[in-house]
Amino acid sequence: MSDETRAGATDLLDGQHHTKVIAALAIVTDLHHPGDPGFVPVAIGVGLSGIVDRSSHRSILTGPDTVSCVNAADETLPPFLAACRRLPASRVPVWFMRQAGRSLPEYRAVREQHTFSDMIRRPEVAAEVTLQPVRRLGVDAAILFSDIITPVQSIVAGIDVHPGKGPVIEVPFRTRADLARLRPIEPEIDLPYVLEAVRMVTAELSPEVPLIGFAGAPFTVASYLVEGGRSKEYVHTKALMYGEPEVWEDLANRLADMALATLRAQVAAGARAVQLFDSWVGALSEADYRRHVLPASRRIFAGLAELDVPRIHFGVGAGHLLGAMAEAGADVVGVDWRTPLGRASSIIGPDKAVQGNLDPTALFAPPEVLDTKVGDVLRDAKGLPGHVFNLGWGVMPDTDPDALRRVVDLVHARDPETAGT
Ligand code: 1CP
Repeated sequence: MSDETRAGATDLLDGQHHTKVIAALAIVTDLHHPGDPGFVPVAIGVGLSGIVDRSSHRSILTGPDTVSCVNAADETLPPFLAACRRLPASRVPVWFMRQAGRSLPEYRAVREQHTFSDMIRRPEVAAEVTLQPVRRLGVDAAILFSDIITPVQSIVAGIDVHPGKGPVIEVPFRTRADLARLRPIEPEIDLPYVLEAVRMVTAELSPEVPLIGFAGAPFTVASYLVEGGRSKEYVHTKALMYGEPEVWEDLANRLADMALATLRAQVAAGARAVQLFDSWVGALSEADYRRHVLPASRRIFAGLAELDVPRIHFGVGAGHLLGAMAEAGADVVGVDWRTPLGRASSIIGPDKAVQGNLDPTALFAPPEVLDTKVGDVLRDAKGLPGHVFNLGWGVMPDTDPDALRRVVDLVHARDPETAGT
């Protein structure tokens, strides 16, 4: 294939469009091309053909063609990225939310030497604890060690993260005047340590194990800012949302811009996927979510679209919001253990992959019960367009790391074609 054809093809269609075509036809054939190792021709259903750029994993449609079709794993993509893109993966990929944390003795050893915020501000420490679970557990993705409050903390005084309690905000955000404290963020200037940690981690990781960047979604970050810390009822947050919807909208948009800027910077520094955590959004009705949260979250995903990295969206106790959250525009929707993956996928639709959803407390059960529960998740996910195995929420601090390793090995031992049988 000539360079001109290649360049023309790149202009013709972007990777996202290509992914959609694949989703519609669900068939990809890798017809290895001996003369051009950098670009691998693929047949996509009947009537379309394309090439996969091995270096960037971008897929490019080149024009009409008629070819035979077989289902084959795309060996050029790490299993995690393939599953996110709903392409056949060589194995079911698995990682764990909060995999970098107190369940690992090596994390606790590092933590004894530093405060939590110091760990985040020292790139070599953040990079080390990001890599710890990859080494010990053999997971298919790393997640950056940081916190959802880190970007706000970098521009607002009086915010700290307390052990066990999480983020604490000395002077909560309750009025229009408080919004002035949230200026736009400039990640290279305000968060250089986060971006340096991303660069250090990606330099160490094997290409098979992508780094996931992340940010907190507007509702969840706002809940800390408005309440002053963690909350059960979100009384002040909802009071602002219902009582002063314009102030709320302004706050949500500022936080959306902050999340977007930090995620884009993390991708520029080397993150190959992003997750937007809206952990507490399940506290809202669907109507309130649609009116007061969806527009801001949608802005974030739209602003990431051109970057060609999988975008994951996750909330806890948000089964009633799955359809609405899917409309925010992610490629993968995280599901907690309360909703079976098959049902979640039918709500989310066939153009998105699912991530989840083993109950984190199953890791405290006897090994044979744990094995059964892992099998149940794989069975629920069987035949879905794309499945990234994860817990339904974060690893709990007292979890035995051997139980986590057991889950990784069990998931990897399953042939993706027969997983769940
Ligand atoms: O003392 C300690 O060692 C701190 C414990 C801890 C850790 C390990 C906190 C405080 N944050 C983290 C890391 C963290 N937080 C990561 C790192 C990567 C990984 O997942 O391995 C990530 C992605 C987060 C994101 C985060 N922070 C969320 C969203 C995800 C979720 O679990 O819902 C939320 C809600 C936070 C706030 C926060 N930070 C820390 C705590 C204990 C909390 C929750 C507090 C609360 O219940 O409100």
